[in-house]
Amino acid sequence: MFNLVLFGPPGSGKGTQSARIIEKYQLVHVSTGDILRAEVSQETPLGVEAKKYMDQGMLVPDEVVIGMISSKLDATPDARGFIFDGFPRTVAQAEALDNLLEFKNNPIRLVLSLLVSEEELKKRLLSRGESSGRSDDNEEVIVKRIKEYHAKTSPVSDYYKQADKLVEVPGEGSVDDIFNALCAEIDREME
Ligand code: B4P
Repeated sequence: MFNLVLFGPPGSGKGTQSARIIEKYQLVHVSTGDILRAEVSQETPLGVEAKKYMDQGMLVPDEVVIGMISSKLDATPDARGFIFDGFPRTVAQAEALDNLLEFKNNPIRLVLSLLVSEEELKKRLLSRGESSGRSDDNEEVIVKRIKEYHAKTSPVSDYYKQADKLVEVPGEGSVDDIFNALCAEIDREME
């Protein structure tokens, strides 16, 4: 089993690259953003609660997100591996993920961190906002999401650096070039 984390700030291209990685390596995609948006659109109790945080650019509470991940892992026992996209976003989530995977004897093998400048992040998210209809892709909320990233999510990269699992990859340039750089790291780790 090959378990991979795709890490990076909002708009760094985690969703874009995950779609290609799952196709090439046949991994199961776990995107907490997608799961939360599905709950919001179905107006489930979890979705109604999560929307309050998402619309303000804040992270949804850890216990909600960790519970979602645990159910997803249990629901796909035959997976060849998982790609975690947008999770973990706090050190508490990273610790919880390690505990869940330790229980299954299949730890995280590699954490690929996409490096993108703040200016480029804002540009991408504003441009996506013009067509996505996402209520969190507007200037005010984008600024808050980036602030929340610096406060709570960027320490996660230190967590994985200490575990010697973090590899940084430039996240600016063509989607194809970035994909090739990510695949080179995955192939190296899979050898
Ligand atoms: P997410 O859904 O994870 O969204 P994201 O970080 O904004 O996007 P991503 O990095 O995937 O960017 P994408 O590929 O789409 O989170 C949304 C919200 O959900 C969070 O703010 C939070 O409230 C909540 N949430 C999710 N997970 C959570 C967790 N674990 N804990 C707590 N709360 C959680 O790319 C963005 C844009 O850039 C796209 O338009 C794309 O086309 C473009 N793009 C991509 N690559 C490009 C390139 N190389 N060049 C130019 N443009 C590019």
